[in-house]
Amino acid sequence: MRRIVLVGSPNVGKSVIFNRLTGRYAVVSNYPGTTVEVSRGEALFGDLLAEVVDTPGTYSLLPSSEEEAVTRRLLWHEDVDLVLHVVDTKNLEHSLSLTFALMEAGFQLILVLNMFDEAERLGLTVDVHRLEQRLGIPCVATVGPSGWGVPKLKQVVRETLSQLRGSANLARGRRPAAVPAGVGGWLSILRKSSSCFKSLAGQSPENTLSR
Ligand SMILES: Nc1nc2c(ncn2[C@@H]2O[C@H](COP(=O)(O)OP(=O)(O)O)[C@@H](O)[C@H]2O)c(=O)[nH]1
Ligand SMILES: [Mg+2]
Repeated sequence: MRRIVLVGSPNVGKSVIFNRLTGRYAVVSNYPGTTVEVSRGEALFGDLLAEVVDTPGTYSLLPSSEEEAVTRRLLWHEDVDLVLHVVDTKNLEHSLSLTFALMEAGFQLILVLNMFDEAERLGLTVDVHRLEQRLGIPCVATVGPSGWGVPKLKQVVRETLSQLRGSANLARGRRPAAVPAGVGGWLSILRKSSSCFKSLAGQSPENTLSR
């Protein structure tokens, strides 16, 4: 069975998205040797059944807390087929450094632009299609509590899983061509991505939430 891991900063909506994907059938347990809780469940993506793992909040792949260390160990020591990087859309630009770190580590990645409603309320919106083109990975806008965007997320997960070849360990360590090496490359992408993030104060919710 494929394994999908939700990763992101604390309080961005990972657990709400996890519950939306897995329903009620989740098992919560302490990560071995720690007091940090990790939830695991199963979810159907089309006809594909996959394990979904909800991780403790992490800001970077360089752990500075027990929670971050657990997330890192989980990413490195389990066979991870796909990472869903869940971000608070309001803080998209700050979150992208973890996105790039995950890409450079070779993870197959989907960027989940959660809290799209709150960003919209602040007059911010994201050109999701343009961001996808800039980053070279699928990006899906969601609103966890209402489930808006979750069917689309499931569809994109299904498509990504069906395109995976070989084992997770083979997929890991393969550097996607879209990611420039080194910090300079990250910064140039960050600057370019900023143009994907624009203020649309005054636009109607229908306009700003449509892709
Ligand atoms: N407005 C809004 N609130 C959200 C959204 N997703 C999650 N929340 C809320 O944000 C808080 C943190 O969510 P949680 O899933 O626990 O975040 P986690 O720490 O990343 O697992 C909860 O109160 C959620 O109800 C969203 O898309 N929009
Ligand atoms: Mg959580």
